[in-house]
Amino acid sequence: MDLNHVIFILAGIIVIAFIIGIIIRVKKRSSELEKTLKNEISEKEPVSLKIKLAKTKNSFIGRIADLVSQREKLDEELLEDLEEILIQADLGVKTTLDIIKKLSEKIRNERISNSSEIKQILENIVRELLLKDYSLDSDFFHLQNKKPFVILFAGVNGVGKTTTIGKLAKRFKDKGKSVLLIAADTFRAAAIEQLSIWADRAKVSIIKPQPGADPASVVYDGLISAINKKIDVVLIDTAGRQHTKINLMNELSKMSRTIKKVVPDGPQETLLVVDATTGQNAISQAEMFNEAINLTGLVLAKLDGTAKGGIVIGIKHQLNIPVKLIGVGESLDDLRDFDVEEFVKAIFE
Ligand SMILES: Nc1nc2c(ncn2[C@@H]2O[C@H](COP(=O)(O)OP(=O)(O)O)[C@@H](O)[C@H]2O)c(=O)[nH]1
Ligand SMILES: [Mg+2]
Repeated sequence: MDLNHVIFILAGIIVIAFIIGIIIRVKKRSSELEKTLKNEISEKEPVSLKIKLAKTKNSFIGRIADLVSQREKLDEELLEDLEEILIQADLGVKTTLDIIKKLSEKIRNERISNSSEIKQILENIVRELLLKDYSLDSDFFHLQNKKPFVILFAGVNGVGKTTTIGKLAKRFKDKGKSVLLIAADTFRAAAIEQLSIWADRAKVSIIKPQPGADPASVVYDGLISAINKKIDVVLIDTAGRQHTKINLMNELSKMSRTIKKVVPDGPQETLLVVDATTGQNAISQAEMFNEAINLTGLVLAKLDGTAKGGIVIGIKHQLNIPVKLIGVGESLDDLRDFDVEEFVKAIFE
């Protein structure tokens, strides 16, 4: 082997090493890029509940913080002002009085004299109240292996039923479930169309009846079709109705009975959607709907735009019906499980 050969082989080795070096660097760069991309995607988390509930926080805990900062002494007068804030934050009179009573007992027993401690005591009382008989486990997402799992939605006009159904359909769909929407709000053609738009957005199927069709028959036919197609979840939209109109409430009971004819243990969930911005009226709505169709839970919609979020506490304390879902906006992803700890933190921290 002469010198030229050796130089040639050495040059070859250097070139190959150089190329390998470049390949390794390119790979490293692309995996770094992938990592940053992944981070960016995971940073695009949903807006925190704290931001969504900012108005409630300001009008409720914000005012309490102001009160406490102005007056150090914890006396009767301060408790009266606190009572007024709680009532104005839509906790309702009964709930407010019960909370103030607990608070006074605690203050007396532990000889608390400085107003700065009020916020923490109140937070504990509210948390305890909300946690009573509560489990975060949003059970209907497990579907208990029932097929179809039927959820009937009811509520007065404009509270957010159709929107909630659209959002919930998307959540089930994302969990790999087949979903069928039944437009049993046959009163207005526009209502059927509105649900159909949500079905498109959530990419789920829908039964669209003729406007004016009998809602109970629509439900019946829809469920038969769901069984034939082996659908996992059926969400039934109904026309808005005032809880005081007896004939409309009877129509709703009839729909509920019709469901049982096709799906004997259905509807597995009967959810009342209430508009958080209506405040205390939500409680009488829930009471009367519950008499007609035995509610299994509440959906509290429009919690985002309101300062009346304290209604969550009032509803929980006065009714024995769990708040299962909360609506915090108008888009597809704005429906959340009602998580007590998250709610308390969003309001108090
Ligand atoms: N900000 C906000 N608006 C909502 C929410 N849910 C529903 N809406 C709005 O409330 C209005 C009535 O909703 P819709 O679903 O048609 O009510 P329905 O008559 O009960 O079916 C619509 O403009 C919705 O966009 C929510 O959680 N937050
Ligand atoms: Mg509707």
